[in-house]
Amino acid sequence: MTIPSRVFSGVQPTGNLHLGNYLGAIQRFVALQDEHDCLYCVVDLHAITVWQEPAELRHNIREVTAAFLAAGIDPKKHIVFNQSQVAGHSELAWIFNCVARMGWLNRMTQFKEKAGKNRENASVGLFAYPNLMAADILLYRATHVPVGEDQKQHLELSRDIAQKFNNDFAASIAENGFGEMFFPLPEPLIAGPATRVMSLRDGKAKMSKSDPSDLSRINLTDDADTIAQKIRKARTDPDPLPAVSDGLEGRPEAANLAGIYAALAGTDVPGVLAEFGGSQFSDFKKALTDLAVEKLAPINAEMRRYLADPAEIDRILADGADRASVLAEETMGAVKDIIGLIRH
Ligand code: AQP
Repeated sequence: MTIPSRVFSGVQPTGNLHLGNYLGAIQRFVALQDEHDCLYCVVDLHAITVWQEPAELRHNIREVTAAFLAAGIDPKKHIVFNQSQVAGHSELAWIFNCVARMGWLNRMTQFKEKAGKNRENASVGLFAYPNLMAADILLYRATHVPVGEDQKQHLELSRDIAQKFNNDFAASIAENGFGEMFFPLPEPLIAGPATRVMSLRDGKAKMSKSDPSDLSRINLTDDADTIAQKIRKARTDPDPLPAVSDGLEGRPEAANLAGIYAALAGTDVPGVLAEFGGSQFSDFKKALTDLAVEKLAPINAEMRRYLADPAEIDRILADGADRASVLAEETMGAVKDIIGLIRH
């Protein structure tokens, strides 16, 4: 039995949605929708692995949804929903808790970074987070997952879980008519010049929602003046931009700004350097500001328009959840049969 190609990805509603989330993920979600069936999910159950203020969480779920829609995701052709409205995510995550091995999760670098020194006080959910992510993807038997570079290790774990499930239950999978494998091994789609957008204050640190400095990131809610100010203050070195990519070696801030420009312009870093090689940063930053404002201002305006009507956002999420649930129930039924659980 062949498994049809399907795209799944998610974004956490943890506030401060930034340019890295947009270029590494959301912009690519939009590009994939012409060629694939896509499910784009606001992963609220992931968000609560660390404390979230209830009213803020509700707002942030709507804000990520608004960003999806404002960026150009079509909720009629594709499925846009929030994770907690489809019970299958939690249900399959539990099953994967019983498939994944402690040793696998112990190797996850993101848990180590996020738990910090006080690991004993981290939630069990934060530790098991990659199993829930595997469930998100495999609940829809998705084959392709567009993500930023930081999610590569989690994607590899999703593949390991799919593979182990397929191996452990090989006989039952065949008996139930699914051939040699039930779950596809999902492929990460990590490509383009902005798979890892760095902080504007430190070219060696990832641009991140949780960075205490707001100057480190461009938020999707920033207005034109704020974008201009943040780019003007972005850290750089004293040399002009090089003409070829080799010249970016050891210059992380220059490489970051060139990558951001390339991703916003829909070109690549060599193309940007061909145009701006030899320019001083003061000039390049002006061009980058104009481009960032040109690309982000319409998204910002559309987000505001959607957020002014939360009932409409909730309606879109409910419709998406209903359609996702149909697919999820089909998978969960098959998974229960394969495992040997009785269902009616
Ligand atoms: N800096 C980045 N560059 C490129 N892609 C990025 N992504 C995140 N940061 C960058 C991608 O955005 C998608 C959604 O991310 P998420 O919200 O689910 O979680 P995250 O990776 O934890 O986001 P942050 O901003 O880094 O949050 P904190 O500060 O909490 O760690 C994913 O595809 C991610 O790869």
